[in-house]
Amino acid sequence: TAKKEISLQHGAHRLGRRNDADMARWRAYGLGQFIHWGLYSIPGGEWNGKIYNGAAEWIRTWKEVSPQAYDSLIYRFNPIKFNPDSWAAVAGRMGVKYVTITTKHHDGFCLWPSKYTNFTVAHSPYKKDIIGPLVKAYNKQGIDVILYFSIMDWHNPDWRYDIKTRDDSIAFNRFKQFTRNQLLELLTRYPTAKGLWFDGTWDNSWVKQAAFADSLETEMRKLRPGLIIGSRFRADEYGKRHFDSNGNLMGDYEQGWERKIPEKIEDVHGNDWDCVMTIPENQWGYAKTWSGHIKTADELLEMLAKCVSLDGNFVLNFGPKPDGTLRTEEQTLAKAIGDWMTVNKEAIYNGEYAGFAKQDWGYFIKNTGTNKTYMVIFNVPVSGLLRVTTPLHTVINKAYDLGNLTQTYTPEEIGTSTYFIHLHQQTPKKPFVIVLETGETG
Ligand code: FHN
Repeated sequence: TAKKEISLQHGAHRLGRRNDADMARWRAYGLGQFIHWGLYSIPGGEWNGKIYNGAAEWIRTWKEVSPQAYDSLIYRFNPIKFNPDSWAAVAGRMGVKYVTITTKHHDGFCLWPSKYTNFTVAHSPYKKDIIGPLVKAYNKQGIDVILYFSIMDWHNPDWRYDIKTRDDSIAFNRFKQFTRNQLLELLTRYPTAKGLWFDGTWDNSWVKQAAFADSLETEMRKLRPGLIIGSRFRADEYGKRHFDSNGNLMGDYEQGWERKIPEKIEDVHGNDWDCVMTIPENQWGYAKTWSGHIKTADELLEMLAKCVSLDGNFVLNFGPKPDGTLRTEEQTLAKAIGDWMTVNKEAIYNGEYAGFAKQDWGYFIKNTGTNKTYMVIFNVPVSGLLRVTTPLHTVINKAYDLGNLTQTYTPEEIGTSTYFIHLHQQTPKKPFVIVLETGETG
């Protein structure tokens, strides 16, 4: 028996996935870039010669750091080597279809000249807007832009973690107006931005704002029809986040997949989602010293294929340096991913869950609306035989290498809907893709 739904004023306003062209475009992206850039890039995880163990963009909260000293970093923000065209070229070469950029992270520093605070680029030695030129440069490369915005704001004196007193409530009401002003300002200044990526929405103060956040969401959507907003923005009236008290997703896609990836299609409940991933374990802003395991291009490509095979997008984070350049490690990875994408992008863009039984060698990705399913192969079995079990009534008409179209395969049918593809190459140096052209039987 179905669980009885409770009536909610500020829960999900739509059931199931969005069905419009803007969302279809988002769904087809496959690969994205995340950029965390701000004042925290200047210390880069190091303060007075000591290394902070946490994420570099959180250094303001370290006991060794006084908030005043941190906020004074504004007087040192001067990325004279920032060239948005060269960032966009790196991203375009890597094959990303969208970028999510921190307009304002938790520290409150704004990369655009907001009218509503002095804590912005306009009051730094750099003086100029970062977001406008960046949006323009990326759009010129055909890359869509999503604006990251942290609700939590450590700099604003009206920010509260919770609302316990009348004074808190008065201050937080001012803060809510400030937040609304900034968001409407961003949407007005950067009309080509496709969506907002919210963060810092977990504290009680904000979780209690179901009615306010809901009406602000409506206002933003009205201002910018087609706008895409994930599930991190608002809570329902019972304080439930991401999924409302009836278990329905709030917002256009699930934003809970941070540094983790679902294992199976059931984990995503038919929703759109994106996974945001760091290259080291947990550093988003520039950290001078990367410690621990640093992901390789092949690992990241596997994550990309896995996400797309489960109906998600994969978004790789970059933390640019304070002078405005990209660190060498990131450039090298972007190049390696781009080299692979040049050959295999057809398997990633417009990809979706294929409905084939999962196999240990890698991932199946279906190209939406076509008869092509891609096998993205990471682990070649010693037998050189790749097992393929198709969905019922699906037959394989053709199989060939995406990187070498004349290299074809004749699948061996070993049982109902089950085949072996006999590989010709048994020790590939890189993940590779076999295209299956399929047909339907009665
Ligand atoms: O606290 C932030 C963190 O610094 C980073 O911005 C990530 C990106 O998804 N979001 C928050 C943690 O969930």
